[in-house]
Amino acid sequence: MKLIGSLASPYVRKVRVVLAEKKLDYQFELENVWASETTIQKLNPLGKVPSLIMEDGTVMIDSRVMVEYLDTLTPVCKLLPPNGRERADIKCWEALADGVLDAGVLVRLERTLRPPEQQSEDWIARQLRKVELGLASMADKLGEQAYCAGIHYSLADVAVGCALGWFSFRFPEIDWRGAHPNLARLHDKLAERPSFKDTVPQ
Ligand code: GSF
Repeated sequence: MKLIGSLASPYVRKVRVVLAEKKLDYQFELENVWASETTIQKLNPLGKVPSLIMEDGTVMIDSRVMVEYLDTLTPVCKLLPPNGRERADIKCWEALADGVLDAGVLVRLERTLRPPEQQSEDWIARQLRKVELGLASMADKLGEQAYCAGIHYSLADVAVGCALGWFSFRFPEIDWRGAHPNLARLHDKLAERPSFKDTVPQ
């Protein structure tokens, strides 16, 4: 398998963390999807990373599809229960973490790609509200549990850890650590895992 991505993307990081946890071999190729010369559309019509080229040459898109598939490849470090409510709950954690990221990414794009006079403060405020409420919801759901889903490490922790790490990287002014010490505790525990250490956003 060959993963196409960047060192800054939290969605790419999620896939890289899962590949590392599952001890799966892969090649990693950097692609700047914002560069005018990018050829990412040849692989992924949506022009996004991560994109995963499979052994048979077909391309898998979207980090959520990838991590769900990768978890089935080996029993090493199962990250999702096979079915039922527990699986749906973990997928819901992932949707929340990715959704908070989606809102943060929209704010960043609005601020970096548009000239100041075209930026909408209302739009930015709307997205930042999603970030604020999403982080609060994560903290509330986590409570005093060791991990998002309770006592076991799962895909929910991978998704939340990647989201929190990205906010520290791109939005140091958002004090999620001060607002939610339990999320900081989880993040710092996850940061000790080699899979997270080796993929710190840059
Ligand atoms: C999101 C990927 C994404 O937005 C997933 O794979 O989980 N739901 C998808 N990737 C961004 C890079 S980043 O912000 O991490 C991307 O490739 N954007 C290019 C574009 O044209 O939107």
